[in-house]
Amino acid sequence: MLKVWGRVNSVNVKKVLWMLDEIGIPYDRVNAGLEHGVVNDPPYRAMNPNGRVPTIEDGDFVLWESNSILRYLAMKHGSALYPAEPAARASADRWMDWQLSTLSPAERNLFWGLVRTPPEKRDMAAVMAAAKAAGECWSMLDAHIARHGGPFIDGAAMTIADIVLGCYARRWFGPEVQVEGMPNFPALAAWYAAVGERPGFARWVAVPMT
Ligand SMILES: N[C@@H](CCC(=O)N[C@@H](CS)C(=O)NCC(=O)O)C(=O)O
Repeated sequence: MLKVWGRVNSVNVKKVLWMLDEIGIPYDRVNAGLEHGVVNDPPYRAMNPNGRVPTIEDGDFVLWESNSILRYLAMKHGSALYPAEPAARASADRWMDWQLSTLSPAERNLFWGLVRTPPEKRDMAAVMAAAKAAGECWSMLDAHIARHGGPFIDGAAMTIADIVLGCYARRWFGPEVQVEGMPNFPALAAWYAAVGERPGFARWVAVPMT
């Protein structure tokens, strides 16, 4: 049976768990990362030299990098969430690459600074800078969704990019991370409401952030 390594409060593990709900296959999950340890144990490092979560084992095949895992699961199980048509597929890939290269580095200190740092230790200048940088990123997706008409990132059909960005949007819209001056993004908010209706989002992403 498919095995998923990773703690449920990791944004990158949440992507995989939501995806598995979408395709509906059985799997086992093993807690790993932060307080669970495991990621520095030699057997885990042999699977994933980065010492990060998630990692999956599908028979003899081991895979890490959450966005690659979503692509793999969609291809293996014939999910329409990774479109076959080249332009549609490339657009989904583009937003997933953008999450890794641009969004994540920009928004990291907003989430870590407020959710994973006690109030007395917070660097609020870094939090505010991250809120500004994250807002600049989310404004790009807001404009893209407004242009394409929603309800999903590229229009009528949901893709794995909606799962990836939906997990990160929880770190923008969540009550845990609100600071003064965060802009409103109407198209992004409507999209967030649409992805919020997916059972996999409700189960793995909507829960309180820790
Ligand atoms: N680009 C990687 C990032 C993986 C990553 O940084 N995972 C974090 C959790 S979101 C992690 O492993 N943190 C250390 C830990 O949990 O011990 C992916 O998308 O899978």
